[in-house]
Amino acid sequence: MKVQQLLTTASVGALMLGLSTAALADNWRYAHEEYEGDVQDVFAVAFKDYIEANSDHSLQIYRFGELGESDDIMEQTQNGILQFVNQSPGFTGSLIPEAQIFFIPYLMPTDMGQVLEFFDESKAINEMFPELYAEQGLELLQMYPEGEMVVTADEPIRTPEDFDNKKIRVMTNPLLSETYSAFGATPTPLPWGEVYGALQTGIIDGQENPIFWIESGGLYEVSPNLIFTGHGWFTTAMMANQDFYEDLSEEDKTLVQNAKDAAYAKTIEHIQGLADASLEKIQAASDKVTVTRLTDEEIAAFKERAPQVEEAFIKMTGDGGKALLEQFHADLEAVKE
Ligand code: 6CS
Repeated sequence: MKVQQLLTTASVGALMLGLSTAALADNWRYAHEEYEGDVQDVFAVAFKDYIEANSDHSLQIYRFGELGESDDIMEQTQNGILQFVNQSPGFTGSLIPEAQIFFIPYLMPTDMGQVLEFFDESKAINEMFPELYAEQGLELLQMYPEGEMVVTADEPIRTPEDFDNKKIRVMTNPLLSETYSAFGATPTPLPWGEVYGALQTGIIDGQENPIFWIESGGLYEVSPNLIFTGHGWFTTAMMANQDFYEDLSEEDKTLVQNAKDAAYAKTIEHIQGLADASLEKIQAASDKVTVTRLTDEEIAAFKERAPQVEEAFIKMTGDGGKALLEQFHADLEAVKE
């Protein structure tokens, strides 16, 4: 009792003397949407390693399912139960409609070098998005690509007509549903936890995801026809609760910024060659898998349906979304040059 009282008096005394709160070691909580060793986990582990190597703080990582679905971990972050979260625009789109921009098909180039340069240089990504996240009480720390989107289905798909009557699972944002409607399919929004079972039981006929996830989640076992459509990238975002972030000392803010830079660098290194390696693993594990790479001519039939999705995006997001889209186009042009 006496020791406790002494400690309390000492801590209050330290605070009253204005000693830096950075001297106190905190345990921070960070949740993401994936499994051990997946791309978001590589980011989280590198972030944790940096924090713990460069401060007295510790960081607890929660992976998919430990605290619920993607929407649950976002809610826990907004409520301050978690300090950090990684949530993909595929889900954030229902909270921040502008985040759905990543689901306008054929907006992003297919070349990884150009995509990475875009994430580094883009004013839309690095200046406009942080303001939109801040409106929801979130400090956006890093947006990053995980891999090119690949469709899997119960049959190979080459044309919009092949999508007729196919129920394709999409993440839960309305614009992605628009994209698959435009492609000729029947979009079916589902949270991640229901996807494998829905494919297995035939509730849905297909879905889209980067190859590493198709491999790590075993999706090829229940949806073995892989179709490379070239229509987009799986993008994700790592952020902090804004009140928590703003209350950090300058020293801790710098620590967090340096940690996310280190994590980003590690993650970008990790995704180089990941798609090819994952495809090899899939093909070694299953002889039912087929791989369809659409020709430029076949892609054109899907691409010509993109403008209607752009229009839907502007309708959903108004002038703010229009300005973001214009900036996106300008940033992408700069990268292509
Ligand atoms: O499809 C999904 O819902 C999941 N896909 C990836 C690549 N990461 C997490 C997300 O929940």
